[in-house]
Amino acid sequence: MSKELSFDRAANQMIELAHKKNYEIVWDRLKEQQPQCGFGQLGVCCRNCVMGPCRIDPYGEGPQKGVCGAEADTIVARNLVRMIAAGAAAHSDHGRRPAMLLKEVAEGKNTHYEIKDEGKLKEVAKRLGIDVKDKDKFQIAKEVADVALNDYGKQDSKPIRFLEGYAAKKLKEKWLKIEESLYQNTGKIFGVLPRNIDREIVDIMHRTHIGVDNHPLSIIMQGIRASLGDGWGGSLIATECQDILFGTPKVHAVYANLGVLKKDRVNLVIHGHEPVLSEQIVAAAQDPELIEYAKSKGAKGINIAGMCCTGNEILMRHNVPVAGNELHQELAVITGAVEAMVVDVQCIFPALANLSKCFHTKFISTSDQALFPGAMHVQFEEDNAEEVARRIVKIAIDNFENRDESKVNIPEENKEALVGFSVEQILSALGGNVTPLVEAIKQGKIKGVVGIVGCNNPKVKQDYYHVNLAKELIKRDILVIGTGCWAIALAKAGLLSVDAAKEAGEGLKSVCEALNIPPFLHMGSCVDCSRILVLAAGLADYLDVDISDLPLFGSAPEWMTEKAVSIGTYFVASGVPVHLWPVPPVLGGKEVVKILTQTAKEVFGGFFVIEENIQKTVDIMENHILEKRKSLGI
Ligand code: BF8
Repeated sequence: MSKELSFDRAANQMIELAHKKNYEIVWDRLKEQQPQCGFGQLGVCCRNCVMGPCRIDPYGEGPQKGVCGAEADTIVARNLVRMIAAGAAAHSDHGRRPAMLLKEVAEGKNTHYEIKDEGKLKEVAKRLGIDVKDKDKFQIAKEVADVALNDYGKQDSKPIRFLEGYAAKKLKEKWLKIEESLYQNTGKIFGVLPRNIDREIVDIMHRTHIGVDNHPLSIIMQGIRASLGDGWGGSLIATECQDILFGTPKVHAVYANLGVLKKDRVNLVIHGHEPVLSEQIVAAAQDPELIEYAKSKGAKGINIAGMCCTGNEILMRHNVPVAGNELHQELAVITGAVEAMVVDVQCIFPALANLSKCFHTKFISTSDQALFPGAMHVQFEEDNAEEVARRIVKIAIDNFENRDESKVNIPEENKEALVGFSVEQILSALGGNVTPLVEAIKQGKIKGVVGIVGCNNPKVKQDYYHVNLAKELIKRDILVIGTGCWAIALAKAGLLSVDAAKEAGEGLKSVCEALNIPPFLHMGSCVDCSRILVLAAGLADYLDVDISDLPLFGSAPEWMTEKAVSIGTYFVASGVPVHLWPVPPVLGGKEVVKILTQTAKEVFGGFFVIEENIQKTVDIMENHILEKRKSLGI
């Protein structure tokens, strides 16, 4: 039975061990939760006031209204946009941190970090309309950081400047027209363009309070507005400021899966999302003094491995291996070889605290926003960065002698993966601009591009959809790009290699071989979905069309987080249809389902599709791509 829980051999091996030894893991807790609440699954329960909680009877036999009179669609829409609010908040709050750090570095207030990519800084400044002439990098960085921070806090009604500077020309025109036409048709104001990243999230919380907005379309439009503030705002700011501070990723090879943990070394797994700390830990682990210290404790050295999106951030910029994606976090501890599991924010199971106690592993939290009962807390701030990073590495080294060799079980799986495909690197592989990609698309060697993002979810076999959906797409000459836990799934499956193109259709294979690139491109962490937006905007502007005219599709086939809802929504609102599996909690609201699957298509060109079957999903994607190719006359 255990064998069916993951598509990854290493995972199945560890799951089996966990069950044999009675270590509780995520799949056991999912089983304990069965049957899960049907009202919750349909999105028809409301806890927004204490006249409730209320729920709507989906069979039409019981109550059809909450105590306040809210009907199913209002409740479903409110619940959905609250998910978007949380997801956009997580990404955007992440983005605020490197933006503030950039400002401090520019003003000389923080010397722990530096501006590593001046070229990127100037590119970002240019996009934002900042004149760089006769200014040094610190002046430019200060102005870029000011624009970014202002996008979080300005009070006027103009769209945020990052969106103005990066979104495709025709897309911006379309959004303005959408606002006008919806107003003319209904006499109601439906804002689409984000005025301020934080404000759109606050607006959702206000609007979904009891007795405020009850109109499903109006509520969902605000969700769209906040999601655009995430994709073209908070996430984009995270990506761009991190590239400026830590370097824009370049193509290189790393190793992936639990086999990257080393029996004879001090292993630190760094898990979460924000690279501000992990950058420093990577540096500390290379410090000869600390390496000597590790040796004095009987280890051969210090081994850093990433997990989830912190893993993606450091593997994109350094030669740091990744131990796994979201469902690997507990399995890494079960190897018995992890001296420290260091976490920052997002996607971290609180269960790690108890599980770590079965081993010698120190579970170390570092963010004042993410505390875990039972964890050791080492507070990290940007102005004590080096010291904290060294302290954490030292805690791990000191813990090496507590390792119980009889509990060490490291699976052998360890695959090489080509990573680091920032937009800049994709363009450089193409010879400096998008022309060769457009030509390959025009000639039909590449029929279209699908972006796959998102998580693992124990409700589906781990990595199964990620790997098999991607493999089916390349057979049909569809290039696959992506981020997050999808990218780690492909890395673990050994598919981020030029060799993987052998399984692609003839056209795509010839392009990959000519450019020496895999048919699957790892573009980074989940905030780096902004890189996909930037690439799509570049293609649209080059062809002078709207993004919705391009042969593109998106998918989050194993999604589970609220962040994924925000990502899916900003892609749809930017004109890219998005496939989802599992089903989001919206089926209890017929009007909401119609808005997401039909109205969105009419208004934005993007729409949501829910489908479990991989072949059917690929058919839907290919048909859309062929339709778009036909409309473009190619
Ligand atoms: O931001 S893919 S499980 S790790 S939410 Fe989380 Fe989902 Fe993984 Fe990264 Ni993204």
